Amino acid sequence: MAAAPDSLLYLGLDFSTQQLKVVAIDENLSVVYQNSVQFDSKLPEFRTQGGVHIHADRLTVTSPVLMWVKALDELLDEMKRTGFDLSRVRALSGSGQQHGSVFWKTGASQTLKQLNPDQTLNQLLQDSFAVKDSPVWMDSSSRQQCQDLEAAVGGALRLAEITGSRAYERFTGSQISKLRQIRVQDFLDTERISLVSSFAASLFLGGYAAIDSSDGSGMNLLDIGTRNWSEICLEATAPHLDRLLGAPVPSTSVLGPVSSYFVHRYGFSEGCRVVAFTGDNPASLAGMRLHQGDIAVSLGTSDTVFLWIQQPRPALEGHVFCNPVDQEAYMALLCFKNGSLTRERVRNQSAGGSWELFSAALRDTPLGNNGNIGFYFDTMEITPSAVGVHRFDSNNSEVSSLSPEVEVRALVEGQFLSRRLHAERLGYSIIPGTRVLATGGASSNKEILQVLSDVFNAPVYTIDLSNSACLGSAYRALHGLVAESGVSFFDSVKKAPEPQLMATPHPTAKQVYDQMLTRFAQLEERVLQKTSSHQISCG
Ligand code: 5FX
Repeated sequence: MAAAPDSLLYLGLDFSTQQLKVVAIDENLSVVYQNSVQFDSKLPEFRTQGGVHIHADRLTVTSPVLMWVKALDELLDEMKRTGFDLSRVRALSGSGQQHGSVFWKTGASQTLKQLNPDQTLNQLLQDSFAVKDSPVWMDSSSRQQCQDLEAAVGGALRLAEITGSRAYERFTGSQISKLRQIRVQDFLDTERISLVSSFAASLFLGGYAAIDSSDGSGMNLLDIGTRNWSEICLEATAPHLDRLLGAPVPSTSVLGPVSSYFVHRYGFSEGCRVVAFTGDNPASLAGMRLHQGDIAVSLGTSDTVFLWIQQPRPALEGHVFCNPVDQEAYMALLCFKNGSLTRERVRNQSAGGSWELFSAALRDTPLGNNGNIGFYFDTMEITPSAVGVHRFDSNNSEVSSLSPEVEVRALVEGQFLSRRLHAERLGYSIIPGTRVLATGGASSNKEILQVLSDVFNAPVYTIDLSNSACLGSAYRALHGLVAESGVSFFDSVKKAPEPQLMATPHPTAKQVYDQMLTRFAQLEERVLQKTSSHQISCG
């Protein structure tokens, strides 16, 4: 893992929910150092579980802001102690769990400007936060504020058109509203509000870091068209909120040099630049080097889809964020709850619990499954909001069962048709050169990947995403230095390792699945109507 002794380095940090991670890359984009601080085990004094505190109401979820500060002390101390030469770091950037907020207390900006290198950040910033427990993305206690925000702007769809998402409880806007309403004095004592990402950048800068437009899109406060704050959303949230937030900046911005604290305490060079930090999902998009037209499908407990979008069409489902590596573009994020657990359940019931037999069923059944289509929502699905198992034959008649082999194909085709349908609804389109990047547990199954390739009529590649947010931050640090002179992100990271080709579409795939997608959309509408009438009749 050692870099050539004189090579310049780029650091990426990720302040995620459970740990703080760091990665260092050299000029060839090779990873030369990785480390992490697990919050629960390394900092037990904060008494977190999975990095958070779940409050008695089960809805409020927070993390101690000083835990993040202390984790940075520990990480940098260890890098220094073990001889990592921080003077070679030319630029650094980072990411944070999205939506979480940090409330800096009046006077904190003065403190940040004059940090004494003989003391730890944890010692120096003890009194710098108006709110010691930061709301994080797992919080769902702000339902009322979400309703108020949607009503103030003219409805959920209008809010999605402005900010890229309808109101979500974990998004920062409703969290700020809630704090202002129930902790009046703490709010009055607040001099600046940061996201987790811009808070972390502020530590390195020795002053308040701007919120970048990509992570800023996860607040329900940013107009994703103008990439500036939306007046109407700010007003509905708190008076003069723009003063507390500062102006948003493009995600590729160089914010300034590291503060003298880091030069004197850790030996960073005075020339080391801080590139705007962003959210973990945008940083992952950078780590995967997703291109225009690409789609990343993470096949895990729940399936997540990341998209590069040129012309977004925000909707009542999913999220559209400003793109972190290209100021003209967007990215979208969709979450599907019924992923691997449903695939395992059908494997157990229709393939004797064997992935071998599951794969054989996919090999032995034709593309399009002779017109049979299935929806498998074992638990209430997020995208779309429906529940239950619904099977249809080639005449669109609902049937109660399918043969085991047909069931397996109906499940896998149905899941991928759904991923494609909902991606297209947000403005995604398959274009020549589109790649599907698959990751997560099920991405090791070649037959599943073949169906994915056929449904999207695009080649499927696999990629290891375990460190993508951190790596993406290191790539963004490197790119930030040249972005202003017009060098694209992709030109600056072209030496990075390429994903591996796993499947190419069958020649008939386009014809089969373009037609099937239209039928799938109509049947999904029927399933939704059935689910909502069932919900009404269940009271
Ligand atoms: C995205 O909207 C989320 O809430 C999560 O993926 C967090 O970013 C996890 F850190």
